[in-house]
Amino acid sequence: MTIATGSDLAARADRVRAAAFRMRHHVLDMGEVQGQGYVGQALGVADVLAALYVDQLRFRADDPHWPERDRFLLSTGHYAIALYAALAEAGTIPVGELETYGADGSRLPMSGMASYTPGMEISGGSLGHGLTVAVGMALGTRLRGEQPRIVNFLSDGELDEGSTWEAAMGAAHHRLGRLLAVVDMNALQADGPTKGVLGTEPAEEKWAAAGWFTQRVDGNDVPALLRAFDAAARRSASVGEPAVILCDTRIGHGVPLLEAREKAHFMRIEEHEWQLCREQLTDNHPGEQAR
Ligand SMILES: Cc1ncc(C[n+]2csc(CCOP(=O)(O)OP(=O)(O)O)c2C)c(N)n1
Ligand SMILES: [Mg+2]
Repeated sequence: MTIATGSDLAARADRVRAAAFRMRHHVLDMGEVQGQGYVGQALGVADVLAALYVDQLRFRADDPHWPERDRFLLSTGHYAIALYAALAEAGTIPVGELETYGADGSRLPMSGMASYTPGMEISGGSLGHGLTVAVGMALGTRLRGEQPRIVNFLSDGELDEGSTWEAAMGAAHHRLGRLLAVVDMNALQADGPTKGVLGTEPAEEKWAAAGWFTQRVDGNDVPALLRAFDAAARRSASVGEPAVILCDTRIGHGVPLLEAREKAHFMRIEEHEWQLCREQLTDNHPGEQAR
């Protein structure tokens, strides 16, 4: 990871954008295998995950258990498709394997499973557990004198869960300065818009009151994301405030056909629409190469 500004930041942002473009293509390819899925969220968070995997996290693509790796904990099991795209971009999963997504016997099940997939640190599915595991991992690695960063990716729906806030308070109490939470504030949940399910705003004030170094950014603005990650990394230390980045993302980002979908939590996409989605994505990113 590098910390820089100016033209260096522009070059880093270009790399991240190019990776996010390829990841969005991977998402469409995987989604097409099943004809449906959590495609909208994955397109929405591609910039966030690309920034992490291309620019921020320390890992070895060919050695997912490397002891010194940073830990990326996906607590939203249904976002697995987004992480598979990132792991393919990172080189941990072969791109050719993505076509097995969701098939019997595949290492890439539709909900994230740690025992199946290289690079998947925890199993998801039951929302609200990722941050609790992350707190335990941050405490455990600190006790062992290790220095990894522990990054928990969670959804705005997980802010409905009491366990998330217990973990948030515990992290501040134990001054887990190497812990970073990244929240996808896509304003959507399974039952509709977040504000109608359980209002979680003002989210920044809540995290700050719990004792976290809090930032909020447009999660589809790559330079803004990099600046926020850099600011969090600068403060990262064994003992100190945990950090959170609230990322406002847009469902379906990059594919206008899907950005306009009303039922966006689990999308059914018709056979003839997949190619149209790919074309729209490419039209929105002139100059980028899908592979
Ligand atoms: C503890 C728990 N309660 C309920 C569910 C059912 N569930 C699956 S996805 C989901 C929506 C959660 O919100 P979010 O992750 O923000 O949805 P998205 O942005 O993906 O639409 C719910 C309630 C679950 N998986 N776990
Ligand atoms: Mg959501």
